[in-house]
Amino acid sequence: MGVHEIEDAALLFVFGYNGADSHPIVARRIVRAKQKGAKIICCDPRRIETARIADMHLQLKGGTNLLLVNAIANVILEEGLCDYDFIQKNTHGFDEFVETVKKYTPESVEEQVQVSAEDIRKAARMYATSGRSMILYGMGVCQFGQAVDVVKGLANLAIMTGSFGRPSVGIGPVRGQNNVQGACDMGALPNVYPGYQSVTDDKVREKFEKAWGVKLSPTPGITLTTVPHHVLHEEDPKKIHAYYIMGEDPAQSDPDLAEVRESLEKCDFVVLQDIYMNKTGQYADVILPATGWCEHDAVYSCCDRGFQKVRKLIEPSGDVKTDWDIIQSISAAMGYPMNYKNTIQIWNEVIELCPGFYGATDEKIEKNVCVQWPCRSKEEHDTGTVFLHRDGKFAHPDGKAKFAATDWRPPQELENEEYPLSFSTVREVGHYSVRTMSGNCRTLRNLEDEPGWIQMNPEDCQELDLKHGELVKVLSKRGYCITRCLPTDRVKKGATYMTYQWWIGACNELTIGNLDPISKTPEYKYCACRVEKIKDQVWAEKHIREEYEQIRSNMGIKVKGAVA
Ligand SMILES: Nc1nc2c(c(=O)[nH]1)N[C@H]1C(S)=C(S)[C@@H](COP(=O)(O)OP(=O)(O)OC[C@H]3O[C@@H](n4cnc5c(=O)[nH]c(N)nc54)[C@H](O)[C@@H]3O)O[C@H]1N2
Ligand SMILES: Nc1nc2c(c(=O)[nH]1)N[C@H]1C(S)=C(S)[C@@H](COP(=O)(O)OP(=O)(O)OC[C@H]3O[C@@H](n4cnc5c(=O)[nH]c(N)nc54)[C@H](O)[C@@H]3O)O[C@H]1N2
Ligand SMILES: [Mo]
Repeated sequence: MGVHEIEDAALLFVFGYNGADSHPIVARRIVRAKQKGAKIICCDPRRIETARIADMHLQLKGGTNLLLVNAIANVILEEGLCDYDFIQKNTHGFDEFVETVKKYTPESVEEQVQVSAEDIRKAARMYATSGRSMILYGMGVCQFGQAVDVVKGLANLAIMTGSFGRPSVGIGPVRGQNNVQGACDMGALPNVYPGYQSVTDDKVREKFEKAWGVKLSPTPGITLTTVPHHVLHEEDPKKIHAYYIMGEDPAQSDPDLAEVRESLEKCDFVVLQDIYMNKTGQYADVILPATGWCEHDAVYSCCDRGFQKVRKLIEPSGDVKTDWDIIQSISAAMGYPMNYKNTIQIWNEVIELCPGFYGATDEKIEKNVCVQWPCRSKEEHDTGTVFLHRDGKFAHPDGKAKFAATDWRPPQELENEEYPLSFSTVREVGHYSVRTMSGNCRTLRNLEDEPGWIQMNPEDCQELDLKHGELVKVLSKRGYCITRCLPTDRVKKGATYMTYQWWIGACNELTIGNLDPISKTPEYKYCACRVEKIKDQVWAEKHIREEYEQIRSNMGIKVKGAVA
């Protein structure tokens, strides 16, 4: 599918995705779909903007995704709303799937999910009968210890209703960053080379060995989020001694920052390649300054598998190099010279080695603006693939879709006596991830600056005697931070939310390193916290100002900050 198809869906099932803050351009498409008559079901524990324009808001209790998804499947089955013809021709695993989801009646989950059985039934009927239902999901699905199972659960809904292979249906992961899809496409994953070719496949490995004139390891590497483990455990056979970090700020964006700091301190050698100083830079032995997006040519992939070109607009100034040139220089210094002259040479090598990208030539991307992979032929007529599963054909060897139902698991750390509130972390519209980029922009900084906010239900604020804007201490078992209180009825009683840009209000001091067993994504969306009133507000205001200046001076930033 393409992102533009959102506008023409008959029903959008927006699940754990807050486009209005995260992707305003995509959110415009959701608004246009509504204007064109689409029904919207928003499934989010907060009353986000999409909930305000939705026909139904399923305001579930955080951490209960799979209970709800399985219950929706249960209703579709029970009420005979499946596309049996599609199921018979194009799928397998239906019987096991039925076996698992039949336990999840709406009545059996309504209390835990905090959505009435009646609403679950209504949503299931709307989804299954619209004719063109599209699922959009985001981090409210992925950032849990049980994440991949929920993605499969949502895919089950699309499979059982035959919602694949034509316009404005299917399941859309509205991928986070502009090029997160591209990073995966180019093999920035521990188990595959570019083009999703497995490192354990002998034939594939031999192909890359021959092309590059090297010997390659047949063992998959490790994921970013397990780095602390491999640094800190002495006996680890995969112990890490050196850490080369490129375009990432683990000291701000990874969970359980105390552990991340310990691992960065203990790691023998840390290299940071970035366009700004960031928090991780303070632990780096070497810093390699790179160019930003408008200072170099590149190819990005959009979340709909479309390759797009990014062109250099301005000459870089100062002692910087492009990312690819830095890699090339280091490689040469390590005894393996690379001799690329420009990004087109690199791109030509990529497509030569990746059958799924083979036809996506530079000329074709230039001419068509965007080419969606797979694009297997260099012939002009092959302009890529809009529908990945056209005519009911799926990627499994037998060409069929596979049902995969799993039982629900609760998040690892639930509310308890000492930490009575649930703690979740999300995005806000004006700042970006680790705020190196948006925090260095004066206009954005003037709109919103340190130490950020904690969103709380007004009743909880009242119980704790907290007022709007007051500085509070937020604590979990792992750490604490100071931020401002934001009473809002967008969040339910007992739940709290912070955004993860802030250096002082650093919510990752609190988050938990519980990883999904398959994706290794951390449970950023759930742990337990306590909020404490700070009696001496004058001290607290002074404290955060001093801390802010300290962090900025550690990063070599000279402009004065503006604590909001
Ligand atoms: N302005 C801005 N834009 C950004 C970013 C940024 O930092 N700033 N970051 C970019 C990146 S890296 C990414 S990955 C994307 C992410 O964009 P989104 O996927 O929208 O991410 P979040 O806002 O983290 O979470 C989405 C929603 O999940 C909900 N949620 C929490 N718990 C649950 C739950 O148990 N179930 C359900 N169904 N929902 C739940 C939250 O309330 C939230 O509204 O945004 C990108 N865009
Ligand atoms: N609590 C909590 N934590 C989270 C999340 C959450 O929802 N809650 N979301 C997680 C998610 S989905 C993501 S994607 C991560 C994002 O976290 P990170 O990837 O750590 O953060 P970014 O701000 O995207 O950028 C990382 C660094 O890349 C640099 N950079 C930008 N452009 C370039 C370039 O062209 N070249 C180089 N070399 N560097 C560049 C920036 O200056 C920045 O220092 O955070 C994760 N952390
Ligand atoms: Mo992301």
